[in-house]
Amino acid sequence: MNEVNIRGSRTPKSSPITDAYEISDTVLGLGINGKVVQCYDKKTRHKYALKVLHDCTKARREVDLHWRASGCKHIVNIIDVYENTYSGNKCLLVIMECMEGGELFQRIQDRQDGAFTEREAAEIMREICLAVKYLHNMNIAHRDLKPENLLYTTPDPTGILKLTDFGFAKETFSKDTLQTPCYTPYYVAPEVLGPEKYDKSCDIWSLGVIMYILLCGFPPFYSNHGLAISPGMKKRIRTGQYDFPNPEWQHVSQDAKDLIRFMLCIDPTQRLTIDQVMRNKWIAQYTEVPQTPLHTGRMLREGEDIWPEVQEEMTRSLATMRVDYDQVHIKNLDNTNNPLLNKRRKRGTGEIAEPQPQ
Ligand code: I85
Repeated sequence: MNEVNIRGSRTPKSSPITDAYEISDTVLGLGINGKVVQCYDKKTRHKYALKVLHDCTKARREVDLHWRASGCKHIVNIIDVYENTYSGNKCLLVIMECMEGGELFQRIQDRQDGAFTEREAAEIMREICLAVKYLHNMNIAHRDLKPENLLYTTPDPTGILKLTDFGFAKETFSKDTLQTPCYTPYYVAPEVLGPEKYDKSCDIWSLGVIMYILLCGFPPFYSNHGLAISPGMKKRIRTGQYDFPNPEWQHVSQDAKDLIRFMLCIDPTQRLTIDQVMRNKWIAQYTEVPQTPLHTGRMLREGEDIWPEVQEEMTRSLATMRVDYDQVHIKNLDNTNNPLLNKRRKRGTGEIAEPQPQ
């Protein structure tokens, strides 16, 4: 068993991972910070997923936040973490439960047995919201909520949907911290309290985009000419210009459209919080949502060729959103990639550490 400290953080094992696990060559996916391969428990022969990370501050944060969030039913579970060195390279090795059901939208696209309905979409949204609520309650913002990070445990209908990849997750400012004796709340400036709201609201925006795609099979914002995020698309996102075109949206309930509007609200201070989303009747009473057949499966199949581009676009707009919200903070010298600073770092005064990859 791993030791758990007062903050719920655990320490990685330093024994060789290969004592307990057999690592295969099967690649399950590539994350920004590391690749994910299949592996097996040597004793039980049970299948797991292994994420290999270069050991640095950023990787430590990813593992720490993911580990702390592992208790949630809708978050991919961490089984074990190892710190091992391979030919001088320090690695963090994260053993996770193996999600064998693949990605959320692939599953909807592959469905043969009748159309996907609005009620099913509501049930899926509720599951994703449960993961986000768990995180936000712990003051963690995921900041990379996108279809590729939503995976099913098994391919059969009993499969559970879970969220993964904490590579961009961030501990948000908690108001509780300000109640500790080191701060006097009377004098605290609003921007000090601000960032918490923005980081979490970034997740709500993403939830709105995911809900929109679930209900029609295409995203609310996209470039007209594919590839890179276009000035036109940027403008549409900034001004919140999207619509609910027919025939795909014709029979979708007004409740669903209203909820999307409240989540895709351009002013982050006006956007719903996760608790408000959970209390919305389309989510809270998902079993009463109409069983309207949706165009999602067909649209996903028709758009199959451009789906990788849609995913790239979502990745890019998430990156923009994180940068925008991070600008609220004062830049930390350790993390800047200023060419002049890098020169001084290279000269090796030893006073300024190399920046961590962002
Ligand atoms: N299982 N974003 C896209 C995958 N089990 N996947 C991604 N970041 C991660 C891959 C690229 C997510 O942190 C990712 C991460 C973790 C996983 C992950 C964790 C646990 C899986 C990047 C599978 C899978 C899918 C279908 C079949 C099978 C496995 O990806 C299997 F071979 F088991 F049948």
